[in-house]
Amino acid sequence: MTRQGLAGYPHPPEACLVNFYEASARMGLHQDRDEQEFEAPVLSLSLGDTAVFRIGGTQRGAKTLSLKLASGDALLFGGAARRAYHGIDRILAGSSTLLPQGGRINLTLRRVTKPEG
Ligand code: MD6
Ligand code: FE
Repeated sequence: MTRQGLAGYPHPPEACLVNFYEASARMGLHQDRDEQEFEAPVLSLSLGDTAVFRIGGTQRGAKTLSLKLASGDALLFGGAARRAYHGIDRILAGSSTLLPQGGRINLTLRRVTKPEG
């Protein structure tokens, strides 16, 4: 791995958002646009039960596709996808034994500010 690591972006992340999903939890379709720096991808790490993740386009009504995010999966959300609508449709309870009580943890690492220079 190079110094830029998985993200392929030469500056370190400044925030890590941690979400815990119990079996019935969902996350509605949304865009991540609170950050100032959109050149940096968001790196998402999944732990525990598998999630059904849905991703569409940059317009809310665009066609979507679903993929499963299993424990240990890393998803790099960069380029055009950085502004794509996405969400979690469901958690597949019992699909992982990592968390003794079940559920899923998602970590998203983000660059927030534009680097100087
Ligand atoms: C989740 N992920 O996987 C929700 N956001 O639980 C996100 O909302 C997300 O996976 C920005 C970039 C990557 C993501
Ligand atoms: Fe998001």
